Amino acid sequence: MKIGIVCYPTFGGSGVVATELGIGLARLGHEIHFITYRQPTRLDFFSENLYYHEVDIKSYPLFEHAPYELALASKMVSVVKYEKLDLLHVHYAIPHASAAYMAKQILKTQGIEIPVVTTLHGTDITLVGKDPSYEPVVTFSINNSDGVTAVSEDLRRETLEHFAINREIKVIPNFIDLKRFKKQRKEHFKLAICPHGEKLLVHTSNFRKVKRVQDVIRVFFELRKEMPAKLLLVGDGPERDSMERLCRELGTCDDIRFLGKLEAVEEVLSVADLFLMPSEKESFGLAALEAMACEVPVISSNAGGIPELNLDGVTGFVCKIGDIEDMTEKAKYILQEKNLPKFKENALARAKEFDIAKVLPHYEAYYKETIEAT
Ligand code: GMT
Repeated sequence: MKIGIVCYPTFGGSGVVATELGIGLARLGHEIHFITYRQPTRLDFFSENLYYHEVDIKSYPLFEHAPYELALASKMVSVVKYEKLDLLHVHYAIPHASAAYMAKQILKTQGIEIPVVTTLHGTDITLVGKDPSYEPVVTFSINNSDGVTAVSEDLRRETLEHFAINREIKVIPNFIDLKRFKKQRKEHFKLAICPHGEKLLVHTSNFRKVKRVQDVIRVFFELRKEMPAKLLLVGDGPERDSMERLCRELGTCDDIRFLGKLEAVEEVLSVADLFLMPSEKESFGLAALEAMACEVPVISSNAGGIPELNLDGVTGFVCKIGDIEDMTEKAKYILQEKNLPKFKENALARAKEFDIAKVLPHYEAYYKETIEAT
């Protein structure tokens, strides 16, 4: 198949899933055309089946905000037409699904039918999408896509509950490339961070409010009263300043390191003992899956689709959002030498269920079904 993939080419989970999906499909022999405003972060190599089309956003003194959706729709029209695509797969409803709808209508006037599959990733529904300034467009775009997928049962349920949806939504979960995300031998790295055998906790995110990053620091603060430990924070974002202030207030700065937007996150995960994901909202929790693939158990909140991934008492623990005390108690339990190996083993076993090789065929089948029905 010839497939156009539209996504946010940034560090966010939706962009990562879209890029890895395209790369995986290209390996299977499909021709993949990425249509984005910047080269996706993980698309930094040559492959004969991968193409990249940059959206050209022209600015003009009259525009306070350049009309990105229109430039994107125009680019989709030209790529579909000249590359003879079979299907467009847009990731994140806003504004990709509505831009795809416009492209589809323009192409129809030229006698070209292009099926559109929209994948809902999370905040496009649970946060931004619900806002009255976007809701009508999101509802319309979902109802007028030829296929719609959500990354968890919970996200599907939430979409049906909050929007007037008159069509099926198929659940296809996030996935992981186990060849890249696996425990690597990085003992020297562990020794440099934890010279006295301290336990190592890790959190990765875009440090937005929904991630409740302050809870990560508070759990660490409580845990450190009981055992020597270090915390690595991977990522960056709007909450960074307030996190640093909290570290100073609690006197934990010496044991916490901010690593920034690290590309090779699997190297850090390889030496971690525990991953923390206390999010307020989380449709799936790709970062937790990446940790589990590197044999790291997870203490998470019960937000959104996380419990569909992190099995309570098996791969880690699922606690109520904001319950610092419970998270600390459960972290202490996992980190005991007699418990840790089993949790690590279970985390890896669970991650294997989301192996890219198992999930990709679901997308392929869904594309075929959508093309046949259009
Ligand atoms: O987590 C974020 O803030 C980034 C966000 C995105 O849209 O890029 O991630 C969402 O999509 C990921 C891939 O499907 C999911 O694994 C994340 O759970 C989801 N984030 C939220 O729902 C907050």
